[in-house]
Amino acid sequence: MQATAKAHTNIALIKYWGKRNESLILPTNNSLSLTLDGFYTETTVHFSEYLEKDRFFLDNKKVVGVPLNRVTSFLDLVRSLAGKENLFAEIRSVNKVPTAAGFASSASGFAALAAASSRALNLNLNEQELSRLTRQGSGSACRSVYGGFAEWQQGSQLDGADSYAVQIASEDHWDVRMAALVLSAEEKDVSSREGMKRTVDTSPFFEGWVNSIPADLKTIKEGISSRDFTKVGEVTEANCLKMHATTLGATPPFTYWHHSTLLVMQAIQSMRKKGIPAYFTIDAGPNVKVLYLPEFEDIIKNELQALPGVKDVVLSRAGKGITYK
Ligand code: FM0
Repeated sequence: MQATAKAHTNIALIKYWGKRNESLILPTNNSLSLTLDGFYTETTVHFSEYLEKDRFFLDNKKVVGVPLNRVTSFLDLVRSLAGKENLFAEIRSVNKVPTAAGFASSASGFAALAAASSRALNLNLNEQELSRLTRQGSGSACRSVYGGFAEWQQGSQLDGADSYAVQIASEDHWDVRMAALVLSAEEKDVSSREGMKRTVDTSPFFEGWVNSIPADLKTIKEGISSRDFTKVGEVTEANCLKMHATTLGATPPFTYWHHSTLLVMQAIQSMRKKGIPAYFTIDAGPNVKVLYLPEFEDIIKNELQALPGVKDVVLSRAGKGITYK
C-alpha cells in the first residue's frame, strides 16, 4: 500500500480567483495554466495498519499543525473513496523549488499527494477523476495533473462532479518558456485563500472580473492553438492585471505587489518597446513570472537578472503531467 508520484507546478495564464463553494473548492470562473518543468514535488504515501495517525515529512522534516491538518483532511477524502477510513499513512514529500521565497508549492504538492495516495489505495482513477480529487486539496492543483496547457472547467453541478481540469495542448505542442523571478523572501500578508474570499465578498470589481473571463479564454485558446505568442502574451498580462485590480477594490483593500514587483512589470513593458517579446504574470504574492520564446532566452535572462531587486531568475520549459515511480 505504497506509491510514489511526481507532479510539476503550474502557473495560470488565465487566473482562478474566486470560489462559489469554499468547502468543495468550486471556482467562479474557468482558468488556464502552463505546467512548468522547473518546479515539482515528489511524494511517497505509505498506508500501514501499524500507524495510529498520519505523519508527514517535508524535505525530511516532520510537519505538524495546519499543514499536517490539510494533508490529513485531504487523505480523509481518499480514504473514504477507498472505504479505508481507519488506515493511516506516512507521507514523505520532497519539494524542488529554487528557493522558499513565496513560490506556491501547493499545486505540485496536492497533485503529487492525490496521485500517490489514490494509487497506494488502488483507486484506479482516470485523469479527470484524479483532477477532481486533487481540486479538493487546493484548487489550482487540479491543473497540475496534466502537462503543457490545462484548463480547469468550473462546472455547474452543486457537488462539483463536473469541476476538473482537462488538457488543452501537451508540453510538446509549443516550446514557450517561463522565467520565475525571485523578488522577496518575506511571508505574504494575505494568503490566496483569504485574498480571493475577501475579493468575492467585498470587491465591486469582482463582477467585472468574472464577466471578462469567457472572452479571455477564447482568445488564449486561439493563441495556443495557432502558436501566436503575441496573442497569448497580451491576454495573459491583461488577465493578471484584472485579477490584481479586484484586490484594490476589496474591503479592506490590499495588493500583493511590492515596489520591486512594479519595477519589473515596467521593465518588461519597456523590453517590448525595444523589440523583445516578453509578458508577465503574477499570482498571490510579489514575485513575477515572465512568458517568453526560446530564441530570446539569453537576452531575457540577462535583462531580468540586471534589474534591481531581482534576487534570482529560474527558467522553465513546459512540464509533464503526473508521473509515477
Ligand atoms: O493559480 O484556496 O489554488 O489560478 O495562484 O487552495 O483553492 O492556492 F494568483 C492566484 C491559487 C490562485 C491563481 O489559489 O487556492 C491560479 C492563484 P485554494 P489556490
